[in-house]
Amino acid sequence: MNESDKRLAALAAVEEVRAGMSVGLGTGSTAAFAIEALGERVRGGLAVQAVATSLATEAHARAVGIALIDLPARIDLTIDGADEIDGALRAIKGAGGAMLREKVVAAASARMVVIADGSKRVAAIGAAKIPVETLPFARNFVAARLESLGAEVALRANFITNQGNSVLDCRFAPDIDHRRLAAEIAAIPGALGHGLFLTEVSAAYIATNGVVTRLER
Ligand code: ABF
Repeated sequence: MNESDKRLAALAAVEEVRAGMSVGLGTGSTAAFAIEALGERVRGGLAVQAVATSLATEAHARAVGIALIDLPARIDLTIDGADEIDGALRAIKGAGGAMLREKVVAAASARMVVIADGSKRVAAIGAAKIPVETLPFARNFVAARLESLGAEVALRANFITNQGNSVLDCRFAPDIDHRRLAAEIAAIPGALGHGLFLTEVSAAYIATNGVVTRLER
């Protein structure tokens, strides 16, 4: 991971923000650079309204002067990080544990842009663990269902989400059919959200050794 590349990717994405936009703010260390950069533009007079994908992001946005609103039906542009992203703009997210809100915000967004340093760019997603936010009451049941789908499941220790839920980190075979898997996970009662983002991402800015590449769907 490279902090200056994360920053460069974030700056490139924040360039897309225009006055009057509603902006989804992601979670994690790369998204934090975008929040900083957007805060600077807001303090310079840019008027935007933002939606935060986590309590940490909410606090950060407030601290840098970005106005926050409740989730509207539609967001113009969302900027968020990822754990893995491939050339087809399929991503795995959720190492930070915010994937449920991130997915809602991504789904509401007309445009969802992933920002990342080059370490996140993969030929095909699938090596990273896929996190599943789970109703605590249903934890054992959901874990068993995930195992029956082929996962090695680990309860994320000492962690609860902003919604008060558990996270089950799942290791699947990298060559599993992710489209089918996403539908199967979504169908488990008690599984509230997962980190597979197969269709939501519109574009990505990926910075490697100081050079930013934009991928567009
Ligand atoms: C969020 O933060 C998550 O979906 C992803 O898991 C993580 C990436 O964090 P970082 O930018 O710190 O690597 O975007």
